[in-house]
Formats: sequence, C-alpha cells, structure tokens
Amino acid sequence: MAYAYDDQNIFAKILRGEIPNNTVLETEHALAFRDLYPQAPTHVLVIPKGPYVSYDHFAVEASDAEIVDYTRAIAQVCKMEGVSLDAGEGFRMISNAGDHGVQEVPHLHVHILGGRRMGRMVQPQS
Ligand code: DGP
Repeated sequence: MAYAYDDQNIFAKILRGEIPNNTVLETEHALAFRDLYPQAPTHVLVIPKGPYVSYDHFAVEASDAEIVDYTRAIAQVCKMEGVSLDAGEGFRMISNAGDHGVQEVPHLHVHILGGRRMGRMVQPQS
C-alpha cells in the first residue's frame, strides 16, 4: 500500500500561507513554528515543505537534499531555542505517526520539547 498524503491538512494550509503561524525558522525544505498548544516552555514543530505524512514516508521518499536540510533545521531550532546539548539542558523530540502513534495532523512533524524536565516517555494507556 502506498503512503497517502491529504493536502487539506492544517500544516499544508500553513505551508500555503492560508493559516498564520509563529515561525521560528524557515529553510529551503523545512519550516519550524511554535505549537498552538505548547506543552513545555519550548514546544516547536518542525515540518518538511514536501508532502510527507510521516517520518518513515519522508525517509523513504524524500531526496537527499530534503533529508539533510530538514535534519539540520531540527538541530538549528534546538540550538536557537537553547535546548541543544551544546547550548542547554536537552530536549525531547517526538514524531507521532498514524492511529497507533496518535498523530493528529497527517503531515510529518517533529515536536521539539524543552525548557523543563520531561516526564516518562510513554504514559500508561488512558
Ligand atoms: P500530533 O498529535 O503529533 O499530530 O500533534 C499535532 C500538533 O499540532 C499538536 O501539538 C497541536 C498542533 N497544532 C494543531 N493545529 C495547529 C495549528 O493550526 N497551528 C499550530 N501552530 N499548531 C497546531
């Protein structure tokens, strides 16, 4: 089964400029902006500009240039936000995928969470 991308998702609309965002960083292939519902003092979402639904989709189908740019954008955001290990106390990076991953927005994004000590990685099922 092929990966299916829905271009009506909210992050696709942000990329098209149809919905505003609080941009932290923009590169050739990536956009980083603040989460609308922050769960930590630093909570930034980093998305590729290409139409990828999840990290595995991106890793399989993106070009080398996209992968390098996206990966470096994540590192740059960590540094800019003062949470990278050469600039701060660390962070948690999460990328949810699909139903079992409880992904709400079906456009690849990593959450960069920092500025406080995170709790357990996986909460008991609710
Ligand atoms: P996930 O469950 O991993 O798909 O997380 C989606 C995140 O997207 C969630 O933390 C809230 C955030 N979010 C949803 N809609 C918007 C929006 O319109 N703008 C921004 N900046 N964040 C949004």
